Amino acid sequence: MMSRPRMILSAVLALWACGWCSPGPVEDVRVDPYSRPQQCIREVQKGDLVRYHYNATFADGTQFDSRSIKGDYMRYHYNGTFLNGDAFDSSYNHNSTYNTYIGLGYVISGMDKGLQAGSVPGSAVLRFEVELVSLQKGVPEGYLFVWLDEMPEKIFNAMDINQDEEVPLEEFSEFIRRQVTEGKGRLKPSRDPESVIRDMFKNQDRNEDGRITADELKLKVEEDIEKETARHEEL
Ligand SMILES: [Ca+2]
Ligand SMILES: [Ca+2]
Repeated sequence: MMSRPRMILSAVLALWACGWCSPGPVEDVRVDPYSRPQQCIREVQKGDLVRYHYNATFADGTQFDSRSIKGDYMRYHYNGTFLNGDAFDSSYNHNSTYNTYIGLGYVISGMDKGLQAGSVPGSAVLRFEVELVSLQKGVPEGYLFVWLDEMPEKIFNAMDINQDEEVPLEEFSEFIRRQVTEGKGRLKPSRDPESVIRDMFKNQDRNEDGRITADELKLKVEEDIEKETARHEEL
């Protein structure tokens, strides 16, 4: 079993990766800097807010504490490659980390275990076998629905199933789902297609009275043209 001073030392040494700091008032702790990253241009000062990871182990290598436990909020970078080395995704390409609570099932279980230090070494490469179950083709960015076929010439009349000159959500939803079923249109992929249809409906129900009228109905391309015209007029 290791003495307490050595335990504290382990934590402090991990900090050298981020910056220089004083060892603090504990007299029997010795700090040996192994390296100082060139990009660290300022030493840590008393009162600074410091964020750091640590791994604490006894002298025999047994881990007694780790940098992450179930429920911790973690931000991490990843590089995803196929087994032949071809890259398919990297967080660095998005200029942001992936953020999640670990150990709570928000990511696939292998990744969850990998993120919890102690179960998988920090330098580990995680391999996943993936079976393609289904593939949903997407729609262009900014679109909720695209036509794959000619759209009806009188689209409002086609939506207004009972021909009362207004289209409530029920009629709108039935119309859109029918286009998808018949292969005439494609919805933005979602676990909840109805929520996508509701969003489409809200966009069209401009006075928010729960029904779309012929005056309100506009295609996205028409809206885009109007916005572009307004933008030029502002300029
Ligand atoms: Ca109607
Ligand atoms: Ca309306």
